[in-house]
Amino acid sequence: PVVHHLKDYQTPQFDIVSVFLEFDLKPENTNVTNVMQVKNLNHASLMQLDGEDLELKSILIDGVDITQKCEQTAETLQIPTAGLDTFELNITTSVDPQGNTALEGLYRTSGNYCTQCEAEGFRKITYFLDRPDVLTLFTTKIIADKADNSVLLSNGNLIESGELENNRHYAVWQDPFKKPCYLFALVAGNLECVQDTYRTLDNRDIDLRIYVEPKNIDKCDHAMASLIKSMKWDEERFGLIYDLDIYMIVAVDDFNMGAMENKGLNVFNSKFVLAKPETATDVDYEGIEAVIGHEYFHNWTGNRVTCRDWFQLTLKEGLTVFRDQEFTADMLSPAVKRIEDVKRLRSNQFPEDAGPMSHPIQPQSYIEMNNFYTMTVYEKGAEVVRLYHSLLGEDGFRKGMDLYFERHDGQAVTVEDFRNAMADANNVDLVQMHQWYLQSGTPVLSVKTEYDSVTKKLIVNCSQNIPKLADKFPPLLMPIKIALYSDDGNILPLHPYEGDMEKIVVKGHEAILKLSHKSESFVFEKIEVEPVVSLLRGFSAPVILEYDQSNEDLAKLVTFDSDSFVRWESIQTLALKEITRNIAQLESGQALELSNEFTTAFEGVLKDSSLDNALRALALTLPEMTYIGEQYQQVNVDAVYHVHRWLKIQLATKYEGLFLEQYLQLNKLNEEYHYQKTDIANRKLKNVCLQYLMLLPHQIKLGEQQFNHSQNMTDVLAALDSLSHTDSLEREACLESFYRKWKDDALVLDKWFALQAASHHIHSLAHVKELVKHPDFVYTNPNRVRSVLGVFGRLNMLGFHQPDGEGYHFLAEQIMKLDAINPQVSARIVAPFTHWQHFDGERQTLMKKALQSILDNDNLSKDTYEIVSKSLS
Ligand code: B3K
Ligand code: ZN
Repeated sequence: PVVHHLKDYQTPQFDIVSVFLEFDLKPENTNVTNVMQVKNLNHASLMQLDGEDLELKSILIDGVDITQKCEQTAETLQIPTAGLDTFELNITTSVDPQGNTALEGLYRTSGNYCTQCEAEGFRKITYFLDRPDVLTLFTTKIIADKADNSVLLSNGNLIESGELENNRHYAVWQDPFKKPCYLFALVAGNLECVQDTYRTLDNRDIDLRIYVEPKNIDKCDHAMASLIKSMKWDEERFGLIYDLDIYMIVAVDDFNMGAMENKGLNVFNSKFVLAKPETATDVDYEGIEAVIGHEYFHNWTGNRVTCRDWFQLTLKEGLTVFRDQEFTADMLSPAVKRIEDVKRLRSNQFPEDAGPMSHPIQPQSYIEMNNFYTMTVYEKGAEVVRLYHSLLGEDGFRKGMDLYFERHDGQAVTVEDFRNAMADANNVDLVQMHQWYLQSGTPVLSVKTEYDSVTKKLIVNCSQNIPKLADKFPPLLMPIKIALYSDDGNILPLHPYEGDMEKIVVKGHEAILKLSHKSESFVFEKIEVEPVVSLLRGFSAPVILEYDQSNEDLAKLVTFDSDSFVRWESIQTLALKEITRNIAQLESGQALELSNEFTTAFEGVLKDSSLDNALRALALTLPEMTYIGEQYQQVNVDAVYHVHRWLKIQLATKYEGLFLEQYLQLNKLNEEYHYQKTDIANRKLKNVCLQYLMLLPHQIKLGEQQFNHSQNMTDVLAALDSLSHTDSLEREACLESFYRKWKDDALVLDKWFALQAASHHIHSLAHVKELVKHPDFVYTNPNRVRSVLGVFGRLNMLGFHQPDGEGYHFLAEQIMKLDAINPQVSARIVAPFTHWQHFDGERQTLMKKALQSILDNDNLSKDTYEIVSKSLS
């Protein structure tokens, strides 16, 4: 397979000024006529277009048939252009939407037509310069049978429509904004829409539409409300106003990822649109709000200003994730959102960055671009954008954004352009920030503090390192937020030592230490007593912090730190210490024991009704098993699982009374479902209590009751989830009744599959093997595949890592089956295997064997090939 390198980037030789596309839609044989007005910028004698899986019909230049003079390969078309400066290129091809199970290009879903072009899928629709730095004006004519396609949609504005012979009709759409072809979209089918309008800051009325299958029309309200909130938020926070007169969202059931920001016509996985209280959980509601926001925010960060090449992906994705994080924070709770994001980063991005697929947020090469839509490019990318925000402050960051749009609207640019806008708008030098784009691996920040009771000084010694590089890397610029407390919880005023004024920025009672060297000290003066240090507040840099803080200090921070992140982090650290200490006990054959230090802190949170319930729920939840595993070079799966479970049971037993009291009190509230901050928090805490209680066999009935009596999916699913881990009659009965009730609702049924795929039940692997034979399991639907195979590999520690390798063998076989149908999804499902080096001896061998069996497959897609081969090399 071909490897693409950033260093090989060359500017395009041709400009496609405008394109007229005509689609004659038929399920198995859609004709696409593509008429381009081309400018030959450098008098090139050959124009090479991208195209895959296309049946070529004809090629005309300025009306003359030149088909015979062109050369076609599997992935290109070469057209002689010597002596031509501007010309009209007319290419007709045909494609097979019905046979397209890879869901890239033009395909069918539930009998409707839709497209997915990013990253390089437009070339599966027609021959084109399929690269983001070729910006073109698009006009699209769609012709289709009326009976099956009442709705015909594309980007921009509808400029014409009408009837044709043979019960066919057509529509013509024109997009007034130049765009790269990855933002092209077409949708046709029998869809219905809900409609609303939004009045912009500059007083234009925007027509908002959400198109869904008729049976789902009652599940669009939350998505529409989310869209309106997003539009308003972007105007208020960034001064960014929507630019077309219409904004359309289409929900489809078969989609490779969450959603796609096509100009004026977003296509969404129905999972991120459809919701009503009976079918969707709080997590689903929050996901919908975030993804609707994310795609909407792309209209400026991604569409109006786009990427020069795919190595710049984080330019639009890191920035847009940062924006959607801020949006969710403003809509719900900033503290809760920050903690949830850090959890996600640590559980998913840190392992990715420690494994064989580790890459910088600006990758330097790829085989299949779709493999680089990663946690690193997205979530670590967002953390890097957040660094600018921390360094420059909200106002400075906004100035940088304003300048970025002023300079680059309508352009395809690079991460350097973004950094320069941030720097120039604030008159600061940010060159060192570039290292964050080049460096892979999670940096380790080691901190030692020294207090001198004579001079009343506190010295904060910081050093940074990237273990795999030993010392051979240029230092990163890190803003480290810090505050100091007295023993009884008073926050202390900060007086930086005069020589450190440049690198310590004080704001109120908080300071930012600007670490820019490998090792550096920061000194504070006039500290009367030895302080309790609150470090890396708000998780101000995406690093692994090594700071040996006493259990007493951690316990104090749990009770009084005003920074919710540090407060949560402190109890997590205590829990982690408790777990790792007991894992060591277990491994050396000693008895496990609960320490008072941890239980006192835990009990404190459980009893502290002054604390926000969502934060209490987070604090009472133990670190995830994957995060515990991250603490080890080689993880002992059985020990992690055993100790994790043991600790939960200990806590459940010790605090049964308190959990029950809290549970019953919260269970009396929320009769009717509202997606509202305090209600969400109450449900969250209630269900954390339920989880603990359900570990006690005599409390299983509690879950069954909640399952039978709740009206909203959040509570129903929480109960069923707890039940799914038990070996009980109640488990079977509830799973069965859930299936009967929801078998016709695909998104709800996904939850039923996912619960069982993640279950810690002793026969879990056998259950999962049955699940893929279930009549409702289909390999062609990505959501269903992810619910079973994705969840199994990621979350089913016991089943997947079964000591005899049976879990590995099963998943490997499934991946090979899937790869022939949908390579993009298969390349994602294979990810858990790539961490083989992280497991103990025999498991390593078995995992490698499974990977090798996948690699030995002759027809392996380049998607799966890239991941598997990199993880074996
Ligand atoms: N930009 C799309 C992702 C495209 C993935 C291509 N495999 C959705 C998003 O990030 O908003
Ligand atoms: Zn995005």
